Amino acid sequence: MSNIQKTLSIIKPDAVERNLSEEIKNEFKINNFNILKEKKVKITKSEAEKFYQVHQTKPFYNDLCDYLSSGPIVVMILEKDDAVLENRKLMGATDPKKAEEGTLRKKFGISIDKNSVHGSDSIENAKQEIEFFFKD
Ligand code: IDP
Ligand code: MG
Repeated sequence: MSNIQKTLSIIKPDAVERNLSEEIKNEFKINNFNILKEKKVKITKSEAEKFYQVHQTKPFYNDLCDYLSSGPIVVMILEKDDAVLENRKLMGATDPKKAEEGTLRKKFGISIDKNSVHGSDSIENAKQEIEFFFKD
């Protein structure tokens, strides 16, 4: 039985800056994700603080919000069977050093903070994150 889901993906500033957006989008396409919507935006620090609210008590929260608002990002709605989990698998572990061979973070990530991509971690968060970036 099919279980089509939508999830939010972000190509983070380190990857956009290195002109990796097209290569990363191509990885989604060859892994059978449909890119339903996409836009390149630069968010403010307060928007980043809102987006990463769940992490507000973490020691890296301030740096994380500075970072996500430091340059242009590409945000996308991805659709596929089991999209949330499938995207997490394609992304790999948060720390590129620990990410499996073939994953996006292994291929493109620089460090745990500059790890090139974001992906929603649950169906509920995917809905909220899609709403956050694509309200209209
Ligand atoms: P995820 O992106 O794999 O879901 P989360 O734990 O949700 O990982 O953390 C959100 C983001 O915060 C990570 O992608 C990474 O950029 C950053 N981050 C997570 N843990 C650390 C850390 O220990 N030091 C610095 N940055 C971190
Ligand atoms: Mg997360």
